[in-house]
Amino acid sequence: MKASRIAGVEDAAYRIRRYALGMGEVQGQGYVGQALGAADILAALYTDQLTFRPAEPEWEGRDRFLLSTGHYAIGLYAAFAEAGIVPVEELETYGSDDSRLPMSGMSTYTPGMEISGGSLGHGLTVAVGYALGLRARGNPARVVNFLSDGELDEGSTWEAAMGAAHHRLGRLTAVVDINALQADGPTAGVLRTEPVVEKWAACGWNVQRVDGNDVPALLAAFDAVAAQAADDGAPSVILCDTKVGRGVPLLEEREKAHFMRIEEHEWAICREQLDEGHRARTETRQEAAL
Ligand SMILES: Cc1ncc(C[n+]2csc(CCOP(=O)(O)OP(=O)(O)O)c2C)c(N)n1
Ligand SMILES: [Mg+2]
Repeated sequence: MKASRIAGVEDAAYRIRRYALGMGEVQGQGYVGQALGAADILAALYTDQLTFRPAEPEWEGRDRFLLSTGHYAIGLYAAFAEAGIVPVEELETYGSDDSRLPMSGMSTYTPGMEISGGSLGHGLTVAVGYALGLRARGNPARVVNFLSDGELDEGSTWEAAMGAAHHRLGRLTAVVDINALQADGPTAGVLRTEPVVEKWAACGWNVQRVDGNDVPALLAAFDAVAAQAADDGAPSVILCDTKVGRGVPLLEEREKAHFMRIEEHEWAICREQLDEGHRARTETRQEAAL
């Protein structure tokens, strides 16, 4: 895999994290940890994998990306800004009255937002419908559903998983952010969903499990899925183990991480820590290139 490809996605992930911190600061609290944790996945999708036209979000040929975890919208808005779908300057309106960027993702408000999330466990069911509909119309676009480990608690997710395999929706991909966290605490304590690889495989899916904060590993997994995507085949799932707050050590260590309260003076520290990590990575890359 080309070093320039990896560097491009890693740099995009850095900017997505930077944008998310900016949006979080507007509100002083929120789902910043999830955006930081999922930034590498979103960067891989929006700068490397998905086909779309930034200025034409409803273009029929676009791949459909469905965010079922509405509260992750902060991360997706940052990815939209990186992809040129919404202007960077608009991000500061996040969560404000009359903004196109509400705290929970809503399709009627935001260009590029395919579905309204928030009521967890529905994304994959809608994605199955999208995939069936596209196939019926002979449209080869791919459907990608991003879901959380908390959504694996929902029966509807598993109904959809079985339905997708039954209907051989080979152009459907599920990307699960396994950050081991839910609103009520660690996933393992709320409802034990492991072993997840075996569960998805038993439902008839092609399964990969990767470090969701490792860009080369993510790209390799997405490439494998793209190579397999077929009109009439097994759907694919990429199970991504991620770290809440990734890239900002101060937030990685937070215990109450689902909805973080970040003090006024801490935002600058967050940015410094993120920038420091990015600087270090850039230097390592430059040394490797010498
Ligand atoms: C059907 C449904 N049940 C409960 C909730 C309340 N709720 C909002 S976020 C959340 C946590 C779900 O887990 P996950 O998405 O993994 O959370 P995170 O990793 O962001 O902490 C819950 C239970 C909801 N939005 N929808
Ligand atoms: Mg979670």
